[in-house]
Amino acid sequence: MTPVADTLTAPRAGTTGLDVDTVRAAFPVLNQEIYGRPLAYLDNAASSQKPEPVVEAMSAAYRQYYSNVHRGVHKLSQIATDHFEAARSAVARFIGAAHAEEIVFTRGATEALNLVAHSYGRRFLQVGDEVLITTIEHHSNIVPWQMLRDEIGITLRVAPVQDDGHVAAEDVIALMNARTKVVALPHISNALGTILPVPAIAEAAHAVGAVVVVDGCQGAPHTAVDVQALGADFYALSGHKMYGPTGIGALYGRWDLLEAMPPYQGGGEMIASVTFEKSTWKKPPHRFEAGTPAIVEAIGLGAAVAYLDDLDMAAVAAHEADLLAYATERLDRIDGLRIIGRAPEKAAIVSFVMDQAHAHDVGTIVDRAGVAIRAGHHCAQPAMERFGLSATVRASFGIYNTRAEVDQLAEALDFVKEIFG
Ligand code: C6P
Repeated sequence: MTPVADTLTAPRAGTTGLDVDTVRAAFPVLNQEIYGRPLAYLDNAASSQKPEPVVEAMSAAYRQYYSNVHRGVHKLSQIATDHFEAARSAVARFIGAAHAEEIVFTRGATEALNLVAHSYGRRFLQVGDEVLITTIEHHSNIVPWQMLRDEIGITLRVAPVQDDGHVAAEDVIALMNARTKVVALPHISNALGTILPVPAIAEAAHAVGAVVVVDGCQGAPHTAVDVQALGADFYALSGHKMYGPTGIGALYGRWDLLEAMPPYQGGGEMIASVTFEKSTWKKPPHRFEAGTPAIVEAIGLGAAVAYLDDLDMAAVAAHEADLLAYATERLDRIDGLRIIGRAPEKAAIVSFVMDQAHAHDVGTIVDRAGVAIRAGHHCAQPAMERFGLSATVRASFGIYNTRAEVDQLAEALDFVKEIFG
């Protein structure tokens, strides 16, 4: 068996470009026809496909050493624990955390954001304190704060988004004051693709004494992340959007903050001791990982970040920037199609609407041409409302997508136009 530390935590040399043919070969699922047309999978913001190394790592875990972690005195449990903790180290290194202990495994970004709101929020916020978010949050970075508001009486403030979809740092900073205790924002908007100016916002937030919670669900799969350079005190991510399995994600939390936070779920493995009178907690991250964790999924996430590391995130970002530029230019040529969100700093997510055709009809028709996209509000209803819409069509790109697939989408949209006039 390959030594765990070598496979997941050793530094990896970057490459200069992305060899998309090689990448595609690692994703057998892409090699199929849908309704007699080659599959063009452009729904990566919802969930991405899984490469062979991830499937193999998970399969190896089940075939060779599966066991519960942190509990067993037996050899298999020790091996499983080593792999599980190596995955934590790999995630830490991937996003620039100072220590592996700053990574809490969660079910996904949603659970990570709820953990911050319910643990940090309940312990450190009180009536009259303010949580500042933006108009283009995913519901996962709105609803937990609303629940906290309704429970303890904090105020939720919302920073605007400009007509072109960009969020100006000065607009967010203008809403900060001495009562601002949390500034929560997406790294990259799932609805519009906007990349937010996190470092400038974080610096101002820290100056008023607030902590910065970054929803990195769409950041981690598409751009090199350095939580310390971003100024993120918390950073949430989901494995399934970054070519890893479902059911696993992570919360990065600055060590001093995690250490001061109470657990938000109780159960096995998060305690130091239990009597009927009183229980005491382990240190982070275990304090926040009650019960048997998603062991094999965490190992799969470790393999996914090792895979992305091998590709080199700079090469990933450059490849996706090319796809964004090409898709924007190609879709702009279609009469009656309007792109929503043209922020100067933007990831490869293209949201659009078409005259006459409802987003769901567009999605259904392009599916018949083998193109998988998402149509709807993308769990960002306030963002949709800001642009006077109830839904958009969204094409979201990843490491294995090609310009030919953009053409396939554009041709399918030409057909939509023919149908709807
Ligand atoms: N966005 C999309 O189609 P979970 O479900 O916990 O893995 O991720 C939630 C989440 C949080 N923040 C952002 C910015 C996201 O994009 C998502 C998931 C999917 O856009 C499903 S709604």
